[in-house]
Amino acid sequence: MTGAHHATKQALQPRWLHIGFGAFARAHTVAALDRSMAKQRLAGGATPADWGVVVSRLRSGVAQLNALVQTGHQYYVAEIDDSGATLQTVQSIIGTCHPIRDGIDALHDLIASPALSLITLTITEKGYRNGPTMGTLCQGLLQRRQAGNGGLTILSCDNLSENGVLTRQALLAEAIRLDTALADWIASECRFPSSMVDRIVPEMTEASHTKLEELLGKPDPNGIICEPFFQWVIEDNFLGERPPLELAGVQWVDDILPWESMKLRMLNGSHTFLALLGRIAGHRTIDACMADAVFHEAVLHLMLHESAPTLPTLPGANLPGYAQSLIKRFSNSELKHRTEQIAKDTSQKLPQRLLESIAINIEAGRPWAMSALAIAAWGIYLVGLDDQQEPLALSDPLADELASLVTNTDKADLMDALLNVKAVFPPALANNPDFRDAVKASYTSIRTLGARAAIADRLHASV
Ligand code: NAI
Ligand code: CS2
Repeated sequence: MTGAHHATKQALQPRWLHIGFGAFARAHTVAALDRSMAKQRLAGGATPADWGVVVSRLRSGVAQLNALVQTGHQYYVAEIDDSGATLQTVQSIIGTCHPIRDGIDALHDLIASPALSLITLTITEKGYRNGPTMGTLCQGLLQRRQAGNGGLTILSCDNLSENGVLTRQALLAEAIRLDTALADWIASECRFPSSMVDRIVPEMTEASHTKLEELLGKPDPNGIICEPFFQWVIEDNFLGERPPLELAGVQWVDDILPWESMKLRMLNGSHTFLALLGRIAGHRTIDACMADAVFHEAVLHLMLHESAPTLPTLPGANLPGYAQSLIKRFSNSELKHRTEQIAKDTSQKLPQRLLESIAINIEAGRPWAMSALAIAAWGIYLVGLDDQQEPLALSDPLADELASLVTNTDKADLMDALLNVKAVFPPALANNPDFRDAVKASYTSIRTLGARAAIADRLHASV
């Protein structure tokens, strides 16, 4: 570590705690902090570049955090596309914390520490309903309140609609169970801005670690490969000073909903469409789907005719241009983003990605054929065989309930049963005969024709 780097590191304070130090946090959230601190140091000036981050995971990943300690809390981000690679050395991490290694008190102490002012979360869509996060935050905040330290800003960076509102609700529900006075304190003293986050970061595989090692000339256990595109739009609702993330390209806004809806429906809705139908058709990666003319045409149709018309107005947005930029990003053949990875946790993803827009299209009397195919494809996916009779891996927090549904239901009637899963399908849709009929017809079409032919059939019917 050079002298200058040492001085830089010394200046960093534990002002930021990140929970859920997975692939995305490494390539997006923490990398953005690092770029903004680097820019602030360059700019000089009175404001110290002192936002240091402590990173944590709550369940798995002790070995990964230990490896980070071994590399001086430093790791590399490789932004890759067909035109080459750009490397970033991330140096703004000043500590790690894992309850299994350090004891849960260590995390509570961090949350209670006076230096801390921001907690960010990437705990997956399911982490707000089940898992240790809300309980851990409550205990830490209870200790913080008892120590007489002020509130905090808690910023969700997960792909959920109004993720700040949802985090606040989940935390208050937990706090009320623990101590109503704590719930009142959290409600009045803490802030929960919502944010739209966007950068495609596939999980690292043996092959991508090898690729990264070739780029770096050495292995990096926490190194991460991602696309060059980066976007982070944050509701300007922080308690006290906020980190200068605008230096890393972050946009601060008052009205976050149009940004979230655009990204969740146009990008993530398309990802789920491609992941389910593409994998059933035998495509193992998103770029392989894009190289298939039927999927290429279908996903553009979904974006322009089924997602874009449902969006709240976003001044200055060019939705056809945004759709073309998504097509280009999905076609990045360097990423090898696996369709099976995106198909994980579909029960937690369908509402904000496809069901909200379907409900709006039904209300408006607009067609939604591609969306119907995506919902139906989930039924096929749960049966567990693709069009070549290859097995499909199921990873979902509702896996047990879904697996018993599949086991105890005749395949022909599976879609009907699946639409009764209340945790996924809101009554307004589940009780709508048009919705049920359209999804069941799509299910039958995929079962008889196969995914690709079913899409082609619908595309020709819709043009
Ligand atoms: P990952 O699997 O690499 O990391 C997930 C992190 O969440 C891990 O630290 C894991 O321990 C933790 N976690 C999982 N289930 C949890 C639970 N129930 N409670 C608490 N913690 C839990 O996944 P990755 O790629 O980092 O994605 C995480 C989330 O980031 C996504 O679910 C999504 O909401 C968001 N995101 C991911 C993008 C990507 O391209 N990977 C892009 C945009 C957002
Ligand atoms: C993907 C997202 O795995 C998934 O569900 O759709 O992680 C996607 O890559 C990001 O939201 C892109 O910003």
